[in-house]
Amino acid sequence: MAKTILNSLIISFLMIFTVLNCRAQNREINTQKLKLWYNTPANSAMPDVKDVFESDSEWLKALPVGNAFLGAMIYGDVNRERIQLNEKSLWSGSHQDSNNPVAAESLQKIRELLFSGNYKEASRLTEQTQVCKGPGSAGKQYGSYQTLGDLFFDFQTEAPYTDYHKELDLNNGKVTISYMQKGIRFKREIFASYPDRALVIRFTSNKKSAINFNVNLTRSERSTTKVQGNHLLMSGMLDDGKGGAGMIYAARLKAVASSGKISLHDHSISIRNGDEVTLILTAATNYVQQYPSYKAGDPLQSSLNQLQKAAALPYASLKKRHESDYKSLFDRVKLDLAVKGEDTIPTDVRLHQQNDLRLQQTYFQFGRYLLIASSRLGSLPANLQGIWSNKIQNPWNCDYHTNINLQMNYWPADVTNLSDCFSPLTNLVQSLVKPGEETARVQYGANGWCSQAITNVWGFTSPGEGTGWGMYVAGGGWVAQQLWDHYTFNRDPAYLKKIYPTLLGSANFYLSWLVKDPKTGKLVSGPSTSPENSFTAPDGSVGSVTMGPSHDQQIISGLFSAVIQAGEIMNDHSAFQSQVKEVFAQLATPTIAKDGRLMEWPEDFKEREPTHRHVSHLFALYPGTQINPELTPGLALAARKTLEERTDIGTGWSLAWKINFWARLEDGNRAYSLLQRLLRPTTNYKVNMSDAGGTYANLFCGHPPFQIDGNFGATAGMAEMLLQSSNDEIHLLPALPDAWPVGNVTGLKARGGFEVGLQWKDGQLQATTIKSINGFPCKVRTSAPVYLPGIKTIKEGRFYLTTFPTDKGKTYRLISKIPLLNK
Ligand code: FUC
Repeated sequence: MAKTILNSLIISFLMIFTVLNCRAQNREINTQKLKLWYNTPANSAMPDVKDVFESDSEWLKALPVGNAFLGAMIYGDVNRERIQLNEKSLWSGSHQDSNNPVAAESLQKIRELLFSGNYKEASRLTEQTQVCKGPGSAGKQYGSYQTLGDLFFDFQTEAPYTDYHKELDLNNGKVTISYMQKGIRFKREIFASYPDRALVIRFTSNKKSAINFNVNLTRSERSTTKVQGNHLLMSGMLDDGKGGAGMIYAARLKAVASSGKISLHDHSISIRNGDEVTLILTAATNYVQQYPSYKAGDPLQSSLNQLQKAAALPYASLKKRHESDYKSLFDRVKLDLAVKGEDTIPTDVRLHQQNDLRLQQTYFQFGRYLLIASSRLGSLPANLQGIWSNKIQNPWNCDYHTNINLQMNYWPADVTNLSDCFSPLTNLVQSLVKPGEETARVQYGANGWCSQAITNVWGFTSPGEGTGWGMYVAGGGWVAQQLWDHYTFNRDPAYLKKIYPTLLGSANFYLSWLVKDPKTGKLVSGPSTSPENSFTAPDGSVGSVTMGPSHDQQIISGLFSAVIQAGEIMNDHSAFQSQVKEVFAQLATPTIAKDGRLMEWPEDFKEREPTHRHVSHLFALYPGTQINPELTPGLALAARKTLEERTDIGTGWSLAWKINFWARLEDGNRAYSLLQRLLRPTTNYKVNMSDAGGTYANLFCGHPPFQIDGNFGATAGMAEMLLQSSNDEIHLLPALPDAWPVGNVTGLKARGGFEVGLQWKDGQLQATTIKSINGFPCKVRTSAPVYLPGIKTIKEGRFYLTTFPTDKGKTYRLISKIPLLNK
């Protein structure tokens, strides 16, 4: 009795202490300044380059801003500034008829050849019949995301400068540049406002009438710039790839100054003796995400409306409206890895340090910044480079690759509490349904809709022009189930209703597509590939096409499981649901090879590139949930063995995926060492497909070249090290590395509708706050017991499970018991 009272007293004391301690720590992380900063500018000189990638050396020192519609890269040069511009929908090309009607006729034959082991002939026939009609992504009609152009500034001086500082302020979503020149302090402030759809550039100085510059609005092709009324207008038409009228665009630039002289010339605006000068840039195209024309609206008019609205607001209001919008998203998550003191080391220098916790913390928040800047309600989704691209013809057309890359862009959206940034992915996937139904019908004689390895803004859903990478029917099933995953975080019934037909349509395709393997009697997908790996077949031929690659089977299984769960919530007892359940039970499942690895193909083939960057057959480990150390320990072990053999090398996104894999395997130190690898500085700008993943001076991820998926994947991976949620439970600190002994995170989201805060010390969980968004029951998994009044913690293997009912909107505080009290 006395012991119980004593225990209760100690626990109450601990609770009060922990709560107070948490609050104190939260106050501290609230005031932390998060920034990327530099004491040297990027060189803005327009490089006269033969090799387009050479110009990237300076571009990748520039700092990004964006509002998901407009993007800009700020070089920060003093006497000749350059701001490179993007408009998210600016694409060459047009919708193409690329479905190949000869494909369907040969399907049966190819399947027979594969089932009978004649890989050589099967590959030949697949190559001949299963690719898209026409040149696919290699042709002009597929198009490319393109740069909108540049603002080139000439500050009319060659005077030296001192005390230079360039900064991307993550707390407020803006870039600032300041320096001393001829005894005057000059300052520039740049942000892209979502509420006002404008890029805003502000120049100030601490001496009156000191601001002088000329600024050109220009583009390297297909543009004319002229004066229109009180501003500059740049407009043009892009190539549609078939000799007709392509996309139309317009960009407008207006200057506002409190004093001094503003004059407009053919391509430029000049400012003389100005104070507090503001430039406002708006831009639009006539793109609309609607099959088959994809054209609507008048970009001349919409860019003008935006300009007039934004220019009518004083600078202080523009800034306030931007900051409050930006902070409403960014401020939701705080991460503190116990970094103390001021940040005195420039980011590009810091990048060369090992184990730099401040860099890691900044990198995590930078990933969140990039998502807010490149994906908002009403915009297109983040593409291969988010929204920032400086070329007319970009690597991989800067499109949407759906065999990993687009999906990875959205991995951090929910877990880092940016669910609002997810809707562009939903809209893109739903816009693929109509063209994807055509592909299913024409290409395969199948029902439902499908999409493959790549897509663009023009609804490309056919296979690519090469089978090894381009024939990938799992693409649609993957993106469709990602919409379901988004639902599981938020459990919004209206959203489920909206996406349910999309899920059913994707499942319907696979119902027509799957065939029975005559040897096993199981249902398999094929002919298909395991992205983008190849093998030596038993007949000695080199191929990539098989029946039932493990990746496809896992994707289809994940999709069917989502469809069944969604059907239960939707109260759908249709014959279609019964059919999905029946087929689900007959799917071929992952197999373990003799050497203990998870098999990538249905037979234990030797892969041609054992360290291949794609690890697609571990989809079920992450982002899927079918492989799990607790529920399927054998498969988890096989996944571990697979990762060991694949090694820790890779492109940027491949390293980021591996952070997530190791986090799911509960190996925090291995996940951390991959993060370290990803954070290695790189100045490699050209395409490298194997092992050169790293980070550029502006913290953009290097595939190389720059590809943003690695930024997003690593941000998600860091969250995954701290919090996991799957199979109806939340795992707290599942993969905490030794390098993060003390820390505090608030605002992460867990599936089921919870917001979680964690505080840890000496590598041990101290306190947890769980806010229930929807009032569903909550189950947490921890490696030490936790205390919540009236609730029992149960020990299961290495872990403790605590299950409790929740009330909508209520926050629950769990404290970790000290072992003595648990006896
Ligand atoms: C996939 C990857 C490549 C690259 C490209 C954009 O095809 O295999 O590494 O990331 O997408």
